[in-house]
Amino acid sequence: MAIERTFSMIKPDATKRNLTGAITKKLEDAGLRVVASKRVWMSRRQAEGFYAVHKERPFFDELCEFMSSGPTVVQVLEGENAILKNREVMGATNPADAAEGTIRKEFATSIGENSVHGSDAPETAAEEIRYWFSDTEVVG
Ligand code: DAT
Ligand code: MG
Repeated sequence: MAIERTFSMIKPDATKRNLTGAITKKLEDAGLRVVASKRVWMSRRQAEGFYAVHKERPFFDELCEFMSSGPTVVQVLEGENAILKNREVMGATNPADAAEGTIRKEFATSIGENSVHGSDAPETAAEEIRYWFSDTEVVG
């Protein structure tokens, strides 16, 4: 497996509770390297654009409201099998279903406020990285 990049976000519920370092440590401990990182308070419009794939889902409004309710930390992670590895460290979408030791098991408070985002495939990873970062902001 070649070195891969994925997009990660630490969501407002987690930044509010000062968990940026604790979450990043779990990602680093899993062998992922932070090659880009910045704190952004996204607008409602940016949230709607980022989550456009979910616009027909019943939770879309709630999701965009939450994601624009406070600061997030957007990151690019690099490593072997980074997309899958990040999803494993994150845990299941609903923290009630997340495995022991995962970020969502440890920190998430509900299915909506679930502390982290991670890309689900190579195409979405490339798209999501481009949505938040210019080429010069990603330093491997
Ligand atoms: P994931 O973030 O694990 O990739 P997803 O892509 O299915 O999950 O959904 C994106 C986000 O939308 C998810 O992190 C939280 C929110 N969400 C998903 N299902 C939800 C639900 N049933 N109720 C409220 N929010 C939900
Ligand atoms: Mg998803």
